Amino acid sequence: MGKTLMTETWLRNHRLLYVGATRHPFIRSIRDGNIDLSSFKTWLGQDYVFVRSFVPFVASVLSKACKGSDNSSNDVEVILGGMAALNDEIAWFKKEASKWGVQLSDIVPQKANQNYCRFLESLMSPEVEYTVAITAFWAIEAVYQESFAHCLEDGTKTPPELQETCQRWGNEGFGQYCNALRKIADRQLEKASDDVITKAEVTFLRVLEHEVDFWNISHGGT
Ligand code: HMH
Repeated sequence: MGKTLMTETWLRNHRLLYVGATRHPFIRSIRDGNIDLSSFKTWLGQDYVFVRSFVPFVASVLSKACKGSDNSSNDVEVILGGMAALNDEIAWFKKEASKWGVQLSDIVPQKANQNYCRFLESLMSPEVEYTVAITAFWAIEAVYQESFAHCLEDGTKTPPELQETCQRWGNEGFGQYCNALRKIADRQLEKASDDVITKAEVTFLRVLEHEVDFWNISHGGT
């Protein structure tokens, strides 16, 4: 009989917020094929800016894994794999932007994006425990994985020109990588103090809120 893992409890207790982040109207519009391409281009440019700030955050998680993990060789390999994927992702954003005529050097980060990047910066502080940081990392990746995988399910009307974007985060390999991050988070949470567990849960909720605000940018938010 398996014990209930912490992330499982959170996903159950915060189902509505999680669904709000992973089934956002922006994602639904891709899936239903009625996405307005200017929204897509807005998302593309803003996400490029986000991913650039995400890199130093992931580097900080990697550094914490080296110091603070009981299973650091496994954790380092998983996180390093994520960093390699980000390297690839940045090249992909550049290619995709030129395909859509989006000028990346002109992108001004919108308010919600700035807030999200500032939140990532706060998590880079050495005061933030590895357990809290890896929980945030998992949640950030999992929201994209689940959102875009949803656009690839049978019977969806995702436009052919957006399939590649959805594949990037919705593919099975990315799903396995998210599961590996989740396992690390659960393992860390299992031995964490109540205080750290509470901090990690609050951080998880903040990530979901930032993700919703981020999707809102492409739907005319600021
Ligand atoms: C806003 N969240 C946002 N952008 C991303 N690229 C990811 C998560 C996944 O890497």
